[in-house]
Amino acid sequence: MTSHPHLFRRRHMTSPPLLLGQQHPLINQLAERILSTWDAHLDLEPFELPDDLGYIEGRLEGERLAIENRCYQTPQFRKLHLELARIGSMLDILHCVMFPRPEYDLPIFGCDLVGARGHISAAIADLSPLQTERPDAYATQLEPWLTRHAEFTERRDLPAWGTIFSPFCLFVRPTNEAEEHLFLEMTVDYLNLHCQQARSQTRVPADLATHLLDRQRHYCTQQQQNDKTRRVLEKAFGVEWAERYMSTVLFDLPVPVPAPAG
Ligand code: BLA
Repeated sequence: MTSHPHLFRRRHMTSPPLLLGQQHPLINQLAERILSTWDAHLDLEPFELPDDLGYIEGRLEGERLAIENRCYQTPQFRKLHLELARIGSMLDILHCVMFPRPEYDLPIFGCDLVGARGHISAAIADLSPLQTERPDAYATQLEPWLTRHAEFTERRDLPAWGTIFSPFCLFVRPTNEAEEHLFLEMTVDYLNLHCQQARSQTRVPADLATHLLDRQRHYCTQQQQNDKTRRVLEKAFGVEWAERYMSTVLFDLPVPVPAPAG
């Protein structure tokens, strides 16, 4: 028995979407809202993923595996990444991260939805800070949402590597449609706030950019320690492939900004 998929091929990112709209309703709705919000607020340019990693399909012990990636960049963001994944009839996944360019003082928007057998078991959304010294310009707008976290009946504890997340991080297992709806509205509100903030930012001085780069590398290093994500990918595609995927597509470390010429 091999741990590698029997079939492995790529489609161009311009191919018709194969997973969009095909997953758990909360995943379908959030994916649509993320793409329409990006499109409405940001100047999207394509972002090229490593050649064979845009659309990935495999088969493992009779289960069809599919991963569909959409990636963009903008003046403020080095990478906007939305990934939809389906593993047989077992697992539906939405993964989204907005990585800022280190020259802009912005937090990292991230969210992850994991559904198994028709139920979402993990729903997480956050605007994770990269700067700790400064009062958070986002706090006043996010504060009102904090009281609403209590409306979720099953709130989940963050794993040990989750020190990167902010006090506004929402991590729950939605137990009914009302909670799914609240998660959706809260996440889209975080996203709207973030896109508006991003557009009003100016570049920061080089020493701050270096600090933000270090913090972003730390965020990625912590996320790479998520054993649950790694195990799913390893089981489907093998250990080496999972390592390459986590460190080049999901959470690649940003490279230093080149010093200005002269
Ligand atoms: C949890 N992520 C999980 C789980 C699985 C995945 C199977 C466990 C679900 C559960 O505990 O109910 C799997 N997630 C994936 C896979 C991909 C993915 C395979 O994105 C991609 C192919 N994860 C992120 C981002 C965040 C994140 C951006 O990718 C947060 C911003 C968080 N996922 C996250 C956290 C957990 C999780 C905190 C719980 C981990 C734990 O409890 O140990």
